[in-house]
Amino acid sequence: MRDVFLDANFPRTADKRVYHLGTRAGEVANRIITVGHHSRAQSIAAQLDGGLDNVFRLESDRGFLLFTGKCNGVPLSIISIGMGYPNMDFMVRELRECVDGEMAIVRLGSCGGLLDIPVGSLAIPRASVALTRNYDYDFAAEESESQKEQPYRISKPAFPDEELHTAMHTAVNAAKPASYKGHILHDTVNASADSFYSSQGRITSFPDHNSNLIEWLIKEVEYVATLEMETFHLFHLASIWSRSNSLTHSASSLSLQASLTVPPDHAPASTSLDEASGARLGPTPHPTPTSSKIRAASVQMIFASRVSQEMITPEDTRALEDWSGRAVLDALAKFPISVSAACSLVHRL
Ligand code: R1P
Ligand code: URA
Repeated sequence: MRDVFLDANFPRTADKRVYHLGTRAGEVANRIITVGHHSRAQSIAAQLDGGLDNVFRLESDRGFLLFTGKCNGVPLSIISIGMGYPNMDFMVRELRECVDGEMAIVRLGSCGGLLDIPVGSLAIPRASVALTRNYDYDFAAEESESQKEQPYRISKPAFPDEELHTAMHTAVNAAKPASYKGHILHDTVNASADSFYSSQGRITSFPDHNSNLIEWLIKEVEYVATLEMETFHLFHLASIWSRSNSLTHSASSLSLQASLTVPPDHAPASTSLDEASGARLGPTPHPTPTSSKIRAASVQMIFASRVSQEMITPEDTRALEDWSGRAVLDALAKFPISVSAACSLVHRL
């Protein structure tokens, strides 16, 4: 039987489970590692205190897989979200409503590499741009035909949290095995594409007008080194959230945010007007005096070289995911964030 969801604006069950992830408050920690692949999530979760037997596990019927446990006594969640901007969007927005206080989110994902360095290298990008298909371009027309539109668009950059970025770089650098042949980059730029194929310059049987895309990207974006599909949206949402909610957030924030966007004529009668700002306040909010920043960083494993065309082997993938996952886990558990005693509690553990 399907659950009953209330409220078309932000659907939740009566016991407050969110629509796509299926989680609710108490099941998600403030420190989160997000990955694209279930097996990567599970192998990192197996390194939590007490191993998988000691970990809360929830798989939603939309394919999101969450593990929550403790790392060296600190609550931490690992979530596998699949691929692309929409799934990153579901994750950040729905987890935000399950967690009070500051959040620290690290993406540990794979990517393609644009530099002539070995596959298996790591990049911890200091910025990310969105590289997206321009749907106003006529892709069915001949390439030679002059069009006003460009087939692809590059956005302005979004940035990670500086301290979390440094913590991740320091941690992976310290944890690399003596035999590791890869490079560890920390001052390069990432591009997050809206397709694995067309907007990453791969040639398929579709007319994508992308044969010069990588060349163009390298010309337009200084220090660009990696291509994947989620980091930009994570950095974008985290930084706009943090800038617009610099002091307070509680699980009741959604009612505040929603009411601020209601046109005055349609505002519920119970709302009051904030005297200083003139904004309409919702019925509830009891903001906690903690910061509610979302701090984000990204650690990217170069699985595909777009220079040599080489792909990483399954053995090297396992080894890289294993030691980099451990390093990210330990560093995130140690990373200081502002969490009040009440909201750091993960009730089921
Ligand atoms: C494409 O194969 C997927 O791999 C990368 C891309 O961002 C995209 O999600 O990341 P993950 O390995 O984390 O899924
Ligand atoms: N993930 C991507 O998005 N691109 C690659 O080339 C490899 C992994």
